[in-house]
Amino acid sequence: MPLSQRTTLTQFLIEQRRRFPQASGDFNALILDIALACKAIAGSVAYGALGGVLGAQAGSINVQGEEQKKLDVISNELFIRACEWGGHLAGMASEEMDEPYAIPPHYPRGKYLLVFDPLDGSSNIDVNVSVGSIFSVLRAPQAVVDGERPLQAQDFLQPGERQVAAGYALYGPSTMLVLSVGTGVHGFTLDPQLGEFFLSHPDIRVPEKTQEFAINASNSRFWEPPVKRYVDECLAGKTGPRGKDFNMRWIASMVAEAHRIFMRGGVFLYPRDTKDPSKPGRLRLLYEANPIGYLMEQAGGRASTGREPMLQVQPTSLHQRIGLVFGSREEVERIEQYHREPARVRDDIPLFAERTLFRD
Ligand code: FBP
Repeated sequence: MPLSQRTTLTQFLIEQRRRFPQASGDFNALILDIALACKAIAGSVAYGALGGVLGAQAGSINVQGEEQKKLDVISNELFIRACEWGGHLAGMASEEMDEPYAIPPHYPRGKYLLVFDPLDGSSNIDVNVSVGSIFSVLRAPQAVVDGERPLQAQDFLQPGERQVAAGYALYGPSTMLVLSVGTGVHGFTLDPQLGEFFLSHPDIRVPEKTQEFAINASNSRFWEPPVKRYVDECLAGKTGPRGKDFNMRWIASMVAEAHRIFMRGGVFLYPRDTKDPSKPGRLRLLYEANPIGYLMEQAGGRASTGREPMLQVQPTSLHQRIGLVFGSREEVERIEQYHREPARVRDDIPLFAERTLFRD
């Protein structure tokens, strides 16, 4: 498509903003800062084992006694540096930082909070598989904006339905930014020569029906009965209760998985399980489940804990983990229904079936 017919991310944001004449422009400027961080991370990731201009090659370093991937740490830094100075934020919280990051006093304080996972699925870096960044924008409490009290972790503990925007960047064969500012979900592809995101996937909708599911099946012995039942029924295929064959996918990179589901439907489960009683799920509510949940709902899909809509969960801590199910609406609703129904005896399913797990 010729350049003259393309819409840049900046143009898209300005056109969206015209619908709100009272808007200050802070929000658009914040999204552009985030996009800059994502472009810088895309650049670092693209150098792979060679290490980029930032020296950000794969591998691990020890930060305060904890093993962290080098690129995780550098990506975190890129988010902070790109977004702290503009006067749009009162603070940030990242999966890579134990405590929230307050905007340093020499920068103006703004009205938003930024929550992010700078490099999700980073174990895939070593094997050159797609990874991504995930972000979520919340409003900061007025007392913090006005400087009446310091920022605290509590300020970030807002249910997902209070997000004002969310998105992710996918560092795959092409780099994409997928974004919602509350008016549907729109995808932008990075032109690597111009260094500019262009609108390539307007108004993404998650197909309601699907024949594809994604779950780490090596955890099946730890699943709860409703999840076991759902997967068993998918595996039973045409001859089972679903009456159709399913495909299974597992990239172990949630952004890549979510992107596939936005493009062609499907369902993703990282459910609550019994593997580690101290962890009610693997993924994080604030950095992963809420932003992806917001995008899913904006695109006509659904996100849930299995028991309740994800966006209604009241967070209790910054790094809280949670069971996560998202994707095509009909499938997620079915999984929710299985959680509500009393478990049943099923002996017509070939794999994972354990009669003792199912009671009438
Ligand atoms: P990180 O937050 O440590 O990157 O982990 C998240 C994640 O990589 C997801 O992207 C992915 O869906 C999941 O973990 C993979 O888990 P598993 O190792 O069980 O396959």
